[in-house]
Amino acid sequence: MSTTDLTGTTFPEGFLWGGALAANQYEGAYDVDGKGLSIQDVMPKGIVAPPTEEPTPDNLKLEGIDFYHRYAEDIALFAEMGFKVFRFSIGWSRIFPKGDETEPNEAGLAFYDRVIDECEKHGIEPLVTLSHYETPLHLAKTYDGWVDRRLIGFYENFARTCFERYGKRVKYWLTFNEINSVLHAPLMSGGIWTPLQQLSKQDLYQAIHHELVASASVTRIAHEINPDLKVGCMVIAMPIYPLTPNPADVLKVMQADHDNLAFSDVHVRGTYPGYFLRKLRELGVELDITDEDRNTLKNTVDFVSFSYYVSICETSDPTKQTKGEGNIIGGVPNPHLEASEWGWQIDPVGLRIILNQFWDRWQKPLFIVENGLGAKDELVEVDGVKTVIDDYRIQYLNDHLVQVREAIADGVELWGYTWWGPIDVVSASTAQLSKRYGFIYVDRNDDGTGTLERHKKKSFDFYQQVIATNGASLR
Ligand code: BGP
Repeated sequence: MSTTDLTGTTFPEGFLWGGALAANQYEGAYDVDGKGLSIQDVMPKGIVAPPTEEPTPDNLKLEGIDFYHRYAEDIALFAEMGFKVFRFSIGWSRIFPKGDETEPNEAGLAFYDRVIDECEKHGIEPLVTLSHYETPLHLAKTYDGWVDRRLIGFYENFARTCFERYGKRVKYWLTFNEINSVLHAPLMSGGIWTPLQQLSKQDLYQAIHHELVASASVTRIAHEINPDLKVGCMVIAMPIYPLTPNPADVLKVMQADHDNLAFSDVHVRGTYPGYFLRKLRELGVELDITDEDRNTLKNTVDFVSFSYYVSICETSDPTKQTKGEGNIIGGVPNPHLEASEWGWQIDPVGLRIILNQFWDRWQKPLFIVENGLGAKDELVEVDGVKTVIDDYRIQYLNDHLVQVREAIADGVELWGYTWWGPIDVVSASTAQLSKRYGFIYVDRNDDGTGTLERHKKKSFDFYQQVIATNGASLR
């Protein structure tokens, strides 16, 4: 592999450096100020365990890190790191506690006013995800989530409420977090209460269609309310490599890529690609698509955003089709890569590859809205100050950003980079706090004990320096 020496090269002027979080993983206060339950409140073990019906004192999900009450302190720390952008989600059930009401909950709306006030105070641009794995529980249980067409209307109402309330102060919006994950995690991603094993392909793909129509519809609504708003889709990005050069392996890669890319293809092109229609035919799925749906889908996005954690391999050899750990979509492990403590394989070059792939495919501005390393941290005292010497996280960040710089040199148009979990939060897949991503340590343990005090890790200074030099300090 040849790598141009770009040491000292800076990122484009105005590059949006920052961090990303999701309401259900850090806000806490799950039942405060009129908030209704979301599906997350009944998923106490994260994605890996079936839900319980209601949270009980014995089976309550580990609450976030009380951002709900400490937002000013936390945003001040982000500002100290130099954040230009802060990605967060709006808890749908804070605004519409059940999801199908017509009138919003004012106390919920007021909370995000306060969060945006703090961002403005520090000159930080908000980047808001409308739906980040937190469908109101009532919509999941009563309607089977996105399987039901009526969800489109409820979501439009929620989105319109947010655009009208915050649209003068929030320019960047994402419709659904990692929308392509619904194929693998229908409850978490699509609020679908029917367990995956019992869910028919017909219902799964109909739910996908409803989400895609809803996403396009609120893109139109956003632009009607304020033509300056920038609306993006958000997908799991994952380079897939053939395990061998066998054409059968390469074909497997193409088909797996299609599964992932169909979602952003529709968002960018405004119509279903032929390979997707073929897949539906082969599955025997006949989608209910109205003429109005087809028109709505033509409201395409302004940019494509994505999370990037892992790459995987594909093989046509049935004896090698093991499934390694990874971000929701696991795959055949790559013998050339090391993995994190949670088995997620680390591949900085894959980030350059995916940036090029996406840019070549759509020629739309890109935004990396998640990337990060979940690791076990040890709190130590240095000169009387509590900290974490997280050189492994610094290495990960540096190596990925070097590849981002390479991709920019390749000609990719990239608006920004938000590290996942700039402060330790509850993991989406395992509901642990000990899977830490943060530059800021939070004193909270998996059993809920801890003072919730915040401590800067070594990586805090590193990222601060990267931002201050607009990337020139990368090694
Ligand atoms: C993505 C989710 C995030 C986040 C991240 C890390 O899939 O969008 O919500 O949690 O993965 O995953 P985890 O928390 O499982 O380590």
